[in-house]
Amino acid sequence: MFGGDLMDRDYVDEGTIAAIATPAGEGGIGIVRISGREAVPILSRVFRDKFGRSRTSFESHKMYYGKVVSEQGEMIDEVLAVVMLSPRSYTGEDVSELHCHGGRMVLHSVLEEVLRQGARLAGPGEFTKRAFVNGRLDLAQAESVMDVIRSKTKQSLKLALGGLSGRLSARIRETMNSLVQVVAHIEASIDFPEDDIDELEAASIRESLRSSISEVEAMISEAARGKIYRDGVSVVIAGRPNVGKSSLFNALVRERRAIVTDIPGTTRDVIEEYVNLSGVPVRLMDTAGIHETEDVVEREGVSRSRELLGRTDVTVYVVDASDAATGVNLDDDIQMLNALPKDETILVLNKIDLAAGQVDAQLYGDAAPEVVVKTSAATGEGLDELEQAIVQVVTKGHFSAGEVVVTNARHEDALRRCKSHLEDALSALERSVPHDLIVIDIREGLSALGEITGDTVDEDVIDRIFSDFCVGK
Ligand SMILES: Nc1nc2c(ncn2[C@@H]2O[C@H](COP(=O)(O)OP(=O)(O)OP(=O)(O)O)[C@@H](O)[C@H]2O)c(=O)[nH]1
Ligand SMILES: [Mg+2]
Repeated sequence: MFGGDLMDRDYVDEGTIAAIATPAGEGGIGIVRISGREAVPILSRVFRDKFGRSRTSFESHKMYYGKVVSEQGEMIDEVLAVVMLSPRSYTGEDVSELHCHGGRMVLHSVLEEVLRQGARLAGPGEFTKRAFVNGRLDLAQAESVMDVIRSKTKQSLKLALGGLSGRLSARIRETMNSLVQVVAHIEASIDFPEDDIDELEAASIRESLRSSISEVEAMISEAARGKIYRDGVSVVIAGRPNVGKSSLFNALVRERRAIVTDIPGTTRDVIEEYVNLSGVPVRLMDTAGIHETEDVVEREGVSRSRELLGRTDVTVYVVDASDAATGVNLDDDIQMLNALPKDETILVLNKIDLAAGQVDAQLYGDAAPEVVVKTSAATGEGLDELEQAIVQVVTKGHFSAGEVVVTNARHEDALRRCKSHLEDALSALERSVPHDLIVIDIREGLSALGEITGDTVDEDVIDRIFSDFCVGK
């Protein structure tokens, strides 16, 4: 049998698409995926079973062993084929997959044959777009698919999976439902304008509007936290030469990545590594020590360090505690610290093993940020505290991702617009503006929320969202 009963379906046929679904490079297996009306007929044209016979029917969700052949009958690869009939597939359409050997040439040859047999190459995210168009996923869920793929830590994966399973959508829908009820309530009174909404009713309408506004506000404030776990943060380690920046960098990345010597001016370039600090994906940067120098190469390094200062989410400003104890370079460090945003800076008193506990943040007076950590890269003292301090500063004290829903910039913008429409409605309600005008504001708010789930969104927005996906997803 070829697919379900196509006639029964409300079907916008944009052709049958195909792509390599696995990443470029070599691997154990590689998958060519086909979706659309012709997914099964195309498979049956390129596939032969172990006896060399072609087959026209495939049981859904069952693996078939065989090979892919060219039109001339030449073998292209040994494969496993599987068919997932509509609607029980990722896209909701008939899908077939060829599990091939995971080599570049093999996969391209198989794909080429599939395209020759009538499929066209899928655009970025086109499979997921079809899942959205066919109602398998709403827009917010579809967007989470890429968040899942791009997750860099367990925490970010957990949040992305929450989005995929519809946690954000569920909260949005709940808010939409209560707004719809408010509209119904108000409209009922418009139908009978002679009996104005009584005060009791007006109060209950205001109350539900207020609670919708605070729910939208909660989602906006969670957006910032969700973003930290999804996109990660950038952290720069800066300070004067030889204070131990590279030693701390190596300790945080748990690798001897940067060169450490007792010669001031060792680090010249910006060195980057990605690390996972308590679930937060961090792009950590080690920089050249900042000071006046005649050395041309070092001067270039110093100017790169300065460019980064204050530009990253967090600056870890390192000083040599044994110098600080005797007042060496203290004025310079105070000047540097004063130029940095206090709530995004951590002061690290390193080489504490050499300072015998005589130093603390008070030396820096008002220039000291709130978060100060004493460390010794030599003994390991304070390194865990430094890691926790970075996480604390980026998450503003919220240590775990908890129950936040992950939103992206598009969602955040829609939530903000929704909030402002609802606030307009609320203030109009308080000023006894005609009810039909209030309803217009609430409807605008509803439509902003609908953009998140995809209920009310323009075609070009949808195209833009999916163009950010990888091909084959
Ligand atoms: N005793 C002690 N020595 C340290 C500590 N941290 C770093 N050092 C030593 O200090 C010297 C300089 O360390 P680096 O990590 O290269 O310092 P840096 O700030 O990256 O230096 P530049 O790249 O030149 O700016 C090395 O000899 C380290 O072994 C510490 O906590 N205690
Ligand atoms: Mg260094």
